[in-house]
Amino acid sequence: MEIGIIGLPNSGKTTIFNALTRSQTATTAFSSGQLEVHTAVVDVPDERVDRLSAMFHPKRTIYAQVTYNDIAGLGKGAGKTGISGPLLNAIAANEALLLVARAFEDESVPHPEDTVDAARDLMMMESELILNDMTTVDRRLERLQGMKHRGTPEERKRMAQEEELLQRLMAKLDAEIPLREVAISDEERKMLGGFGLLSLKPLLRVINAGDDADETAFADLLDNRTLVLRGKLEAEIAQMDPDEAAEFLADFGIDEPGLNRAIRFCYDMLGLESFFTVGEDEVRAWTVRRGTLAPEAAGVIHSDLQKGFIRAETIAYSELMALGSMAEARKHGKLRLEGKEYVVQDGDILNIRFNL
Ligand SMILES: Nc1nc2c(ncn2[C@@H]2O[C@H](COP(=O)(O)OP(=O)(O)O)[C@@H](O)[C@H]2O)c(=O)[nH]1
Ligand SMILES: [Mg+2]
Repeated sequence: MEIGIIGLPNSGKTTIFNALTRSQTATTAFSSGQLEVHTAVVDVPDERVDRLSAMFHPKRTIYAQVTYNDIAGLGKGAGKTGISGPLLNAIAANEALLLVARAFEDESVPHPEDTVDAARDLMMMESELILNDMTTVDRRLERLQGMKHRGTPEERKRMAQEEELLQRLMAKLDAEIPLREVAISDEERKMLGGFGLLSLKPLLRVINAGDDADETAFADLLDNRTLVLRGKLEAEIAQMDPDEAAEFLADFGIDEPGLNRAIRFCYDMLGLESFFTVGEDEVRAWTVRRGTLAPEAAGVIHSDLQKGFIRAETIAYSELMALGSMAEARKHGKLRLEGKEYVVQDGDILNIRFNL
C-alpha cells in the first residue's frame, strides 16, 4: 500500500515522514519549490507477528509493508488551475493520502499563511483537492463534448454514461463534497480510473503539534480520520533504540509511537486487515480488504494458490495462542477446513490447500 504525504510547505511533511519511516531526510524551513518525492517502505508493526515468530522460530519473519511518499510542493491555489502534471501524478499514484497540517508554533519557521491555524489549513487543503478535481472533471467533460458525436454506437453510449457520471460528480464537488463521500459503483470507479481524482482517495489528516501540545486543544477536529502527532518529537524518538524510545514516550505521555498509530488509522480507514501464514521457514503477515474470500486471499500469496484453491486450513490467532501450539490445535481438532465461500477474518492463520 502506498500513502502519499501532502500539505502546505513547512507544515512538517518531511518531519512526519521521518517519524513514520525512521528516515533521516533533511527538513528545511525554506522549501526549494522543486518537486521532490522521498519514498520509504516500513514494516507494519504487529505484535501478533512477533508472537507467532516466537512460537514457530521460522528462518524468516516478514511483516506487511507500507510505502510512504513524502510529496513536496502543494501550495494554496494549486487546485484552481489544476495541480500540474508531475505533481498530480505523484499524488495520484497513492492509494491513500495523509494530509499534514501545522499546529506547532515556531517563529523561525515561516508559515505560508503567516499564522498557525490547523483547522483552517485542513479545510483549505481539502478544498484544494476538490477544486483540482473540478478542473480535472471539467477538462474531461470538454473533451467528451468534442468526441461524443464520433465513434461507434457502443462508444457513444459509453461516453454518454461517462458524461452523466461526471456531471453527477461535478454537482457534488460544486457543493464541496469530496468524492470519497459519494456513492460510486465499482463499474463507475473503473470509468474514473485514469483521471487522478484526488478527493476520491481516502484521506488521513495529521495535525502536526509542538512538543508540549495538548491533544484536547484539537478536540473539535478529532475523528476517526484525524490524528495528532508531535512530529518533531516523534521524528527524534524514531531514531532511538527501543529502550530509549520507550522511556521518551513514557516521559511525554505518548502511549504508542506515531508510526504504529498512523498505520492503524490507515488500515481502519481503508478497511484493511491481516491474515498470517506460519511454518518453520516463514511467518508472514498479508494484507487484504475486509470481506475477502479465502481463494482471493490465497491469490495474494500466489496466483497458483488461487487458481488451484481447494480449501484453507484455518485457525484464529487468539485460539492458536490459547492452545499454545499447532500440534495442540491439531490434536483437539481446532483447525477448521474452510472452502471457497469463507470470508477471511482479521488474524486468521491460513494454510492453503491447492492443486494445479
Ligand atoms: N518546533 C517544531 N518545528 C517543527 C515541527 N515539525 C517540523 N518542524 C520544523 O519546521 C520546518 C519545516 O519542516 P518540514 O518537515 O521540512 O516541512 P515540509 O516542508 O512540510 O516538509 C523544519 O525546520 C522543521 O524542523 C514541530 O513539531 N515543532
Ligand atoms: Mg519537505
